[in-house]
Amino acid sequence: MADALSDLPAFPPGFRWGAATAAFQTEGSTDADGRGPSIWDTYSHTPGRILDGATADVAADSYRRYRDDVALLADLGVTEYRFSISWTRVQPTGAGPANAPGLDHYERVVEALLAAGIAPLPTLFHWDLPQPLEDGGGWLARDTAACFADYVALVLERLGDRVPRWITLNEPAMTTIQGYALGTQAPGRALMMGALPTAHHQLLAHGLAVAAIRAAGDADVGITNNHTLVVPATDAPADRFAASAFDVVYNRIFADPVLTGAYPDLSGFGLDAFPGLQSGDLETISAPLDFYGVNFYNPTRVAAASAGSEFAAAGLPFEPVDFDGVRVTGFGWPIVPSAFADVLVGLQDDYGDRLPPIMVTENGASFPDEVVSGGVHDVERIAYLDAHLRALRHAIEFGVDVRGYFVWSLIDNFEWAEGYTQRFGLVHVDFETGARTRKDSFAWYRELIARDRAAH
Ligand code: IFM
Repeated sequence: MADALSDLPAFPPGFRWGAATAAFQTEGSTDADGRGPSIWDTYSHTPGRILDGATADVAADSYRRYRDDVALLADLGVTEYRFSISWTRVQPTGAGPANAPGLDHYERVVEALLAAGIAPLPTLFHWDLPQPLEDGGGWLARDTAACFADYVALVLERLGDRVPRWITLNEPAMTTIQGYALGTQAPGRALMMGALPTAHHQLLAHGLAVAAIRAAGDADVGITNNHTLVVPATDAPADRFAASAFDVVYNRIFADPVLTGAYPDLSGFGLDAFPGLQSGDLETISAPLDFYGVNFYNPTRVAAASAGSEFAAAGLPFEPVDFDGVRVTGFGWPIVPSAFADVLVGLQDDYGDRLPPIMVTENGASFPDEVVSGGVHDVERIAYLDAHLRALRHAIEFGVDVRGYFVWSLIDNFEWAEGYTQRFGLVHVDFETGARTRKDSFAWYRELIARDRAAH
């Protein structure tokens, strides 16, 4: 293992090394200490929605085992831990005064991390919208953005003096596309282009949250967007047009307003203004950030929508298609590490001086890991991480200002609509017993971090 790492050049001094998780995917204890229901409780309890019929009622049991997770992080040697705060632990209905026991939990987590010398990096919204807010329109309703800012202020009031950096939203694109356009994730609405206001209201929520965080102190703040490299299926004009339209919907609708204060041109979709946009919103949304969070997993190959497809039926010009002859993860996602460097360099090219330093807030892969004789020999995950870190290193050499990297995920967890069928962790979790087993990738990442920190 040492030899395999020896030719990986050191990262810049002060580079932050981390691992990430999210509340709904790991915590369990869904009715503990006054927590209210979120859209993911509803969705996961709806028959037919989750591939293996599982719920996250127990998940990795991290609400009760958070000390075990902090001990794993300390052993791993990370400088930072990205986790998320569950809105319905803080406000069980999504509005009103704080639920003290919910905040007590996150205070214990923050204290345990700080005691271990690990900086907490909480995400304030990782998809688990309070169900009562969804009943009032969810992210289709402009008011949800103001509710989010109220919740953020409550969290900051309790934890703002000890948390150095905050992430407002995780991957708003997935909430809009999968949650409201396609219906393949909570809340399961299939509105296609009718989902667009949810993008704007999430971004408005982000901007209002930035203001609340700035008002509470001097912590750093950023947003996490997922980015994909969009590759046209062929050079044919229809495929190239489809790829550029997909790029708008997946990447640019969520990055441009934050980084440039304007939405991309949507005239190709028959729109001359973004649905829901009001005067002054873009100023709020584009408030300067301290870092820009990037999640990267894979590139996407896109063709013109084929006749009769659900995309064509919805009036969309594109349709994702498979890559030919490319290795895939357990999820079936194509493994193309160079696409990671291309995304990072592309962000710098596209946004220039308006792009704050990047933090890679998620990168990783699922594989069907099994415990064999007390160990998990996840060579494919090590190969994936190694190749993506080399690509990241190339992007840094190319001049992209990347300040940190977080593996998704610290531990195996509830992978949304896939239930427990996809394992992303550096640590295997037995979902019957909660037992944690370090995978070989854990030892590999630990060695990488130790070497890099020793190099400076
Ligand atoms: O598990 C998710 C995470 O919640 C958000 N980003 C992608 C991961 C893998 O699908």
